[in-house]
Amino acid sequence: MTNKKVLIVSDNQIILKGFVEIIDSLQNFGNIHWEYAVSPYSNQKQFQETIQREVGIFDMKKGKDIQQLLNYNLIFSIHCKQLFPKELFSKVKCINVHPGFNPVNRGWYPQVFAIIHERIIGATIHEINENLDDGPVIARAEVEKKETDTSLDLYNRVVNKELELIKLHIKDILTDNYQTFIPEEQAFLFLKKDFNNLLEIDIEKKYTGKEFVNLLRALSHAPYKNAFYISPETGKKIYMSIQLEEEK
Ligand code: 0FX
Repeated sequence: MTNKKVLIVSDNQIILKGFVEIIDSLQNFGNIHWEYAVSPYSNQKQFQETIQREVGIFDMKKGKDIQQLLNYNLIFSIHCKQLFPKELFSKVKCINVHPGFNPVNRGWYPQVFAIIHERIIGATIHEINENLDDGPVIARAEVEKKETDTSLDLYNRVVNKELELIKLHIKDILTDNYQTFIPEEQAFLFLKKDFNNLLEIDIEKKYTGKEFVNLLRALSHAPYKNAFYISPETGKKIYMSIQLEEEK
């Protein structure tokens, strides 16, 4: 039976909470010692309160932290915002849960770019390699993308799919009883700076109606204030978002 020391590193309280509920539902499957950690810039205390467990901090840039991480048998990145160094993933099995359908939506805020570029979207569990959201795939699934979706609507659907996939595959991952595959679709990768470049709307620019609606949908994600233009009158930012509703 499994006898492992497993670490979950996350910078996202919602998905971490969902993951912990899945772990609890396993009812001591195998003999697994679970530990939890966040990145140095996440609020450790808040995470502890949310999951009601001890939460450590690991800095993937510190050699001493990497040495400690080598003591685990398996590490999950559940929306961990740090890049895992080769020194770690070449020695310890590291698995990432990504809110995108690899390799079509690699990188930052996948649903935003899936809306703008009209691409499929979903969730992926994969082994970590040297590239961002790129390693061999353990499981992936698409989610429905509706024309009335804002970023928030689609994001919520993707996170639910991630948790669904974790639930389905966690036992096989813990027992190393799975096969991976290298997906063949064309890859697209977007970074935080690509998202930041979308935020300021040029009010002199010509868009088709569809382009503009898609851009606003992609940037509507309450409570965040994303899209804005600079008022020619006051020089201040005017924030905007969109709400769409299909007739009944
Ligand atoms: O944790 P996460 O959902 O995911 C992000 C990346 O998208 C993902 O590829 C990476 N693996 C993971 C480690 O980090 O990100 P978040 O909680 O910062 O944001 C969730 C959503 O909120 C995002 O998809 C879009 C929206 N958002 C977020 C911020 C900070 C905005 O619309 N505006 C913002 O300023």
